Amino acid sequence: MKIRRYIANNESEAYLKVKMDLGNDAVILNTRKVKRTGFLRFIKPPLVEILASLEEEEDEGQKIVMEDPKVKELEDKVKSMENMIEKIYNQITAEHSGKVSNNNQIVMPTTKIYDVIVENMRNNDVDEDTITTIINKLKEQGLDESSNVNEVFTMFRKEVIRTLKQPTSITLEGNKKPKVVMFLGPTGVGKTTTLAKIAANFMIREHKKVGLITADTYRIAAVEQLKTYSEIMGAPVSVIYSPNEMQDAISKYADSDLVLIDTPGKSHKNKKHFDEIKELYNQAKPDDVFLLISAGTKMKDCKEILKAYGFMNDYKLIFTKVDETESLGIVLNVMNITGKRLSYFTTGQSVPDDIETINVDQLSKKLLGNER
Ligand SMILES: Nc1nc2c(ncn2[C@@H]2O[C@H](COP(=O)(O)OP(=O)(O)OP(=O)(O)O)[C@@H](O)[C@H]2O)c(=O)[nH]1
Ligand SMILES: [Mg+2]
Repeated sequence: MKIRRYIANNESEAYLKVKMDLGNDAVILNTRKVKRTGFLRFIKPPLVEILASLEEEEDEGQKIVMEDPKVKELEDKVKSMENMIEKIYNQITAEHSGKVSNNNQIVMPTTKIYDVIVENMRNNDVDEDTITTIINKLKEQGLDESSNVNEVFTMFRKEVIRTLKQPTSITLEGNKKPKVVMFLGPTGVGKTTTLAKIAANFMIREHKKVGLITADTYRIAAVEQLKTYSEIMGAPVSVIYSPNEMQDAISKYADSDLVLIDTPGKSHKNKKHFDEIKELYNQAKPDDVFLLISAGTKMKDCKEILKAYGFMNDYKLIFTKVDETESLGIVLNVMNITGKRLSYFTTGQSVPDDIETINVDQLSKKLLGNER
């Protein structure tokens, strides 16, 4: 892992420097303004400093070593420029305890980088419980004062990835046919839209036979919504009016590869209505259940939702409306609470495109970084 500092006159120039040097995969760890020194500090706005990191390719053997004199000359120039920047940096951050060592690794007291990372997590809405859990785990692993920035960041990164676990998506391997998959979650979270996205992907991209069932007969528009999708895709849809019709509806799709069951959005705060959801689940006995949570949900409400759906032994998580939020701390918080498996993010209203399998590698960078 490379960690570098970039200083520029303004933010866009600093970002450009990061991208030019580390490429698009760079993680922005921290952005801050730093005062200029000397007379310039009176007439010019402060400089912008970005701390960015990039994971290096593990396979050193692949690197091509060129002993071209021109390359050597260029390298020397870059090196001397780096040294100069380093000196300027040290000058303008005299009050700062950070130092840059010869090989461009930043040596700072652990507490400093540790504070930066924790602050980034807070800004990304990772809650205090989750931060505490992660820090306790890191302490067990020997996080200490003498570790350098790279080590600390890597430790955080690994622990976040461990907490997020390896996501899983719907697979149609094995002999069981059809695979029965159910979608549950609060009102308006995106159950019907997400089901349509998944159905379309299996039909169009994998040429699978998909059957749809909806138990949502409460809202007048609900059945129409799913029927519209089913007509466009050419997938049959069955409407059931009571939980005890569920098994019959499933058995009609015996020759399908996949059966997707949509459920009505019912408030978990209304016991009578919510009991119906439980009954639908008990009757369906699905192979896979997805609990959908909108990425913009307040953590307090989210905890109530998780409690209410705790009646299910096992479920996978889909976070919807990821496009509508800036911070994804909720994902890590929910994983810290439930330890279930992640599956998809939905990222917009377009069927079937706006859905993706969660990439924990990218997500962990986002959660620890400071991107805007
Ligand atoms: N921005 C955004 N909007 C979404 C996303 N997924 C769904 N929506 C929108 O959210 C609204 C509700 O979506 P539905 O699929 O009807 O939600 P639902 O959970 O089935 O709703 P109920 O059946 O009433 O509980 C619609 O306007 C969708 O287009 C998403 O990933 N991003
Ligand atoms: Mg719906």
